[in-house]
Amino acid sequence: ANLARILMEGKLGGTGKMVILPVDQGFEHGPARSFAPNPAAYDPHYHFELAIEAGLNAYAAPLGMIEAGAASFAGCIPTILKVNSSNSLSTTKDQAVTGSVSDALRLGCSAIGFTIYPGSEYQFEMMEELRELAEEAKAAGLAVVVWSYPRGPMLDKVGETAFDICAYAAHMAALLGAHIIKVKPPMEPLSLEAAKKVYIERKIDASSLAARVKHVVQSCFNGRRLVVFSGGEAKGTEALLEEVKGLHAGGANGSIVGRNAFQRPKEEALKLLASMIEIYKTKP
Ligand code: FBP
Repeated sequence: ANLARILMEGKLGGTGKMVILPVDQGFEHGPARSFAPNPAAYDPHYHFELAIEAGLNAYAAPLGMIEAGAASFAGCIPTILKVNSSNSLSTTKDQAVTGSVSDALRLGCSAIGFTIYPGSEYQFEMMEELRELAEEAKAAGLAVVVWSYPRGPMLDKVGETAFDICAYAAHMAALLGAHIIKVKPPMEPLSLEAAKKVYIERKIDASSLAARVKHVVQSCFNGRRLVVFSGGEAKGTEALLEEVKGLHAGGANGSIVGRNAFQRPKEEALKLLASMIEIYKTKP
């Protein structure tokens, strides 16, 4: 029922597609890097209002952000409590558990959100933490959203978004029991030598964003799990919408876009989100 709440909410409600606003960048990147481009975004209420006015499916954030808006916006939009967090002062590729299932229930959230870093030195601990929290969340009827971001000593910046690695990370999130899987848009280069051989021999198409997304979606149980793609650093409207068209053409279930939404002035962000919603409403 909580997964259905997310899927039935907003302007894409009932289409199987989603646009979600994630605002954990204050934790991940720091407040100035995240919010100085649009100072209104320092206010947690701003993000609830943006997501509600834009007609999005859900709003995802860490504990403090959700708590700061809960009294005013409870029940106005499905929320996803981000229950682990990293920060830019850390030298390790790890995340601390910063929220609980009982926090999510107390705040009326529809889901918990959890990040894993496949490839990091701490990946197995993160997976084990997720296993426990997901079991508890599911027992309480909450959906589980997994941010699966490959990073660690085997991967350089290119490897982190290479489409073979992205598909692998997305598949592991599906195996860990995620209902919604969040990855970065898959880029062309193959990363690991071993993977290269398999992909070339099997003639897996990586020639366009749509082809690469198709492979990622296929890796999530052939589309039986929901896969959404993040927006990344702020970029131009045309570039972002082109990317969304490619994601949609490849069978993405939607986008989860933070900086590209809240770093723009509100009117501009609402226009951009409306255009993204229109793309997801069309037949690919
Ligand atoms: P953006 O659309 O701003 O990229 O948000 C997506 C997201 O997953 C955030 O939830 C998270 O804070 C950020 O990206 C993490 O990105 P990275 O770990 O690459 O800095």
